[in-house]
Amino acid sequence: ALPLATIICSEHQIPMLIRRKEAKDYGTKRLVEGTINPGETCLIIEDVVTSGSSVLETAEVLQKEGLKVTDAVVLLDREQGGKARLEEHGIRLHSVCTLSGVLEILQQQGEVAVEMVEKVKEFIQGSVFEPVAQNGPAPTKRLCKELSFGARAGLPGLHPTAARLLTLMEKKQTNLCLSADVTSSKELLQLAATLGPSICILKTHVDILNDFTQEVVKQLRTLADQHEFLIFEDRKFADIGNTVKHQYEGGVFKIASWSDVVNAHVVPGSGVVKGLKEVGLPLQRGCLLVAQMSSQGSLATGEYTKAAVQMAEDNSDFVFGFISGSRVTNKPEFLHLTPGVQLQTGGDNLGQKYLSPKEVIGEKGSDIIIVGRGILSASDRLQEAEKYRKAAWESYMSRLGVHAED
Ligand code: 5BU
Repeated sequence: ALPLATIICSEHQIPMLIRRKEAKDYGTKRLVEGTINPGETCLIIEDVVTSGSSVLETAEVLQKEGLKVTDAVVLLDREQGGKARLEEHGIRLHSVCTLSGVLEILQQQGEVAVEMVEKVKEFIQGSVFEPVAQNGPAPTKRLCKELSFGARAGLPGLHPTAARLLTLMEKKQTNLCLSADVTSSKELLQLAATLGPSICILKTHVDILNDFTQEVVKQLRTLADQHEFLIFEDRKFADIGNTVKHQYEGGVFKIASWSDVVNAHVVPGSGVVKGLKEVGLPLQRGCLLVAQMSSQGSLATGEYTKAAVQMAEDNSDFVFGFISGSRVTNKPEFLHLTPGVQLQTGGDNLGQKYLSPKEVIGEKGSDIIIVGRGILSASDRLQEAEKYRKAAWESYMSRLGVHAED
């Protein structure tokens, strides 16, 4: 949008403002750059409008500065509810083209097949954003139709790790992550080999292994590729950027070299993500932020949780989701993984609290259940894992409006 706005302003000799996504750490720290004359009207120029959120956020920032916003011009309207949403807020949307118009022309010119046109139309219709009712859930928008994992895998610009995960979840019909909290490598590899087909992620705490070697993670990687699950080292990085960079890349564990996913606490501020990103991004790794915890008395609530969501949005090239007890954002690009899950609800004697798969997926709106002792303490771990997989998958299916008997 920036080159478009620049050319328009230069051609017509009108002043321009630029809205930053994030205030700079240095210099003026302003969200809007340029000369603001309160009372004046400002036209918003965007490249693409989907739900209208981005334009609305910009309008809010400008209005706070005393400017009027009545119109927005966009190159492409994806027709996913943006126009209506903006109208509700008193902003007229003018689009140069619409996605259906572009599709029609491409089809007429023989550039895309009819089937593809139908597929795109279907996708667009299935993912129209609707404004939330006044007293609705906290997030600013919700999907009126819940997207399947498969549909979310195809979202444009999705993080590659999220795309891989959502695709394998749909294929294997599993939203179960095994928390493989065992202390011997042999047991870890046995679990991976036996339960691999039932899970979408195997979560490790490699620092509790008595006999860690690089050979173990090499074998784990082979099993992960063979059974198509991701490896998630639950390292919960929580230091300054420079330190976590070393902890992630080097040391005894060399986590970045074998773990598809890691997680981080947001308590240090965005430096922790920036440090991890320097190592993880070139390797196409993904990161989850701890937005809430399952333990009794956790301090990760309210504003802290909101800050985690903001940090994820600001770093969505690396962060693709959250560890949380419930859905913390309605943006379908982000995945929610929830620990503290057992079929027998309650807790342990060290502060862990358990909810059932149905509560977590069906009621709290999370995507993936993380289960450790619920499976590990069973005499038949595979049978137990299957119970959890089915419970979580069925809850997901009913969320989509598909019932077992259909
Ligand atoms: P459990 O055996 O299902 O209680 O194991 C839960 C796992 O999830 C365990 O590895 C924890 O370290 C991890 N966990 C958690 O329980 N709660 C949290 O809030 C976070 C991680 Br973050």
